[in-house]
Amino acid sequence: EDGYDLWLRYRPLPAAQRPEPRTIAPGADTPTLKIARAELQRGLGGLVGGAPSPDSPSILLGTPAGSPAVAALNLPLKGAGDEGYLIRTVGKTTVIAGNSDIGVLYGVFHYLRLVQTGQGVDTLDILSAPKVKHRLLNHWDNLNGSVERGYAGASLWDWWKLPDYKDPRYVDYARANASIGINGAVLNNVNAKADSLTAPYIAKAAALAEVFRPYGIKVYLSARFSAPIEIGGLKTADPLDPAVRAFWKAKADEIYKAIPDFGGFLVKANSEGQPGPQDYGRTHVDGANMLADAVGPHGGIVMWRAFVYSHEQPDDRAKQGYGEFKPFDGQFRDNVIVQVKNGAIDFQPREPFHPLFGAMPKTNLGMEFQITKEYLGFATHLVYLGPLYEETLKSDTYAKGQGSTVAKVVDGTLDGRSQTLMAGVANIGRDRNWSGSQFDQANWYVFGRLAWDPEASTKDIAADWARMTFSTDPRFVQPAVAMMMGSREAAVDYMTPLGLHHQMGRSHHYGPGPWVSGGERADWTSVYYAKAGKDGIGFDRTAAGSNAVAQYAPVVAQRFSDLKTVDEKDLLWFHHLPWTYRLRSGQTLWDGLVTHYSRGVSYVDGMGRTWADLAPYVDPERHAQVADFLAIQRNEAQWWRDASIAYFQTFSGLPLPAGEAAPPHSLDYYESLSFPYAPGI
Ligand code: BDP
Repeated sequence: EDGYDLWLRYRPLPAAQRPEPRTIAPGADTPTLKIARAELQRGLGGLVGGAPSPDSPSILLGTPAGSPAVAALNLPLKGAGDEGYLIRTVGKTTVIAGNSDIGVLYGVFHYLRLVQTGQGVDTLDILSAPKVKHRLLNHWDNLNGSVERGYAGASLWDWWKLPDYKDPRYVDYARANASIGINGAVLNNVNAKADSLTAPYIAKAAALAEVFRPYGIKVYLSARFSAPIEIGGLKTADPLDPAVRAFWKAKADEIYKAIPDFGGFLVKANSEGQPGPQDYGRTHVDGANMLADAVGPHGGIVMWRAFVYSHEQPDDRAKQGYGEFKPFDGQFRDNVIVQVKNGAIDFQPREPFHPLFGAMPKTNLGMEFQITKEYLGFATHLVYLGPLYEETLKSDTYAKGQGSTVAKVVDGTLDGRSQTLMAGVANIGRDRNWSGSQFDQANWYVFGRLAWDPEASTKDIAADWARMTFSTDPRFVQPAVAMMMGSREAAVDYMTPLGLHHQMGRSHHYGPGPWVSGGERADWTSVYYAKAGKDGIGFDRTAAGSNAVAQYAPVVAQRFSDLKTVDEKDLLWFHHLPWTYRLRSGQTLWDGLVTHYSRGVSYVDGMGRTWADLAPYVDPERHAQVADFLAIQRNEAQWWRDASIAYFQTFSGLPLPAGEAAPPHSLDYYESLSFPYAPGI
């Protein structure tokens, strides 16, 4: 039990939860349906066991087109769309039907989930279809096998042995993704090398595509904008140059020849030193549309990232993405999706939603979440990201009045768009447990489930995951889920409470670094974001400051600007306030900050105790690993608290509130710690 089996363990259920054995009716033998039947056999064999008798209930799988028995039932499959399914009990038969084979496979995984989580399967009537079309993992995997911001070991893709050797683990990867509805994978880092577009690498990507295809997963590549120069022998990558356009067309043709269902390109352009159209005085639209024209005839898409910030450093980095993209609304091709991070800075423990959501109604806007925990404690901190994702998706943009949530932008319903996308920066590597820790598997899981339904409850998803991954015993599930649900707020508390952001160590982003200043760019430092001084702390983004609030709909801007209405969780994101400012609790801002830091540490203490109590329900191997990681997290939460308090106290000059322990070391000590070998840089 090292975690390799993820949430697909299929261990025998307790007798009381075990349904009767079932027979599986024969059916069409397409590659995907073979997988669906095998999965059902494997799942029921493990969970239920026992041999069905001739009058046991049965399961019938298939599509109306491929199975006369399914067709004869005349099922209402319209709502299932291309990838959805219907699970319905008809007499003694459970039918799992879809309009496509992949819909059937998704249905099988749903059915198995019901069995795994101990829910009855005797009378079912479930129709489900994904609300988002492109549900993608973005792997930040380098061709040399390292993973940018990856904390789960080396890249899964063994570029050296591909295409001739296909590691069986690729199948396990595809199966896990299919079980949660993920239907695409960008194989290489957004900080891309042009080599991934050369013939040998296309052949390697094609080999992976072949493995993934029956699981409904398309392969995509990050494209380096300057590839025409690097591998095309051209002198320019100017998107309006006919030779450059011809290069990309030919490249797309070449890729589609090898991978007929290739998904398309992901591009990071003119951001953090990456090449892009602006190098030639052209725009994001020029760049994106050129690539869109190359893949368009083959049905491909271009995901053009809005995570950009220019060499000139204006007063507030938070305003740049909006500033560079909003003016182009309506100018991108239909097969371009602008991929926007959840917040305007960079995957912080908490950020208000990105102001582009709701602001570009004539453009396909996709969501980019980070699953890997670059800013949330790497692999060792137990932080369930469901509540972070849910908070963003439920945020109301007010773009078309109340109820214009980010989820409705992402699922396309707000503006009637069909090219919809949710992307997650993967946390997957070669570690036996895939994600670096047992609980980080839950972040992969919840991402997939939310991409299928951005309005789903992340608490319910956590409960499903906990049951499938560990135990269906309510004495385990209830406390484990409660612990997960509060874990993200705890990380916010011990790292960056009350709207603080970007306070971590320089470049590796490991541990606290509120003193980080100087260097290449002001907006890569902590002092730029906290703006702590004798007069107070926080980034004024109201009209009196950078006026970033003006990028939101007026109702939202007003709410953020007004100290009476702003959520205190976002307080210092939008306001610069004196240390003695009174919080709603009655505490001063200084006392409140200290209280939050300490509360984060106590929560981690509590998780340690809860986990110790849960030992009877978890195998010793996984239990011990989680316990050890919680001890690391406990120390690091304390470190975050102490270092942050030691630093900010030099400005507040105020004593700690009664009962709060002083940091055990001097500020110099915390500043002197260095971590040159931190992973994932
Ligand atoms: C930041 C990471 C950096 C990525 C960048 C991006 O620190 O490694 O390359 O985002 O998303 O979060 O492009």
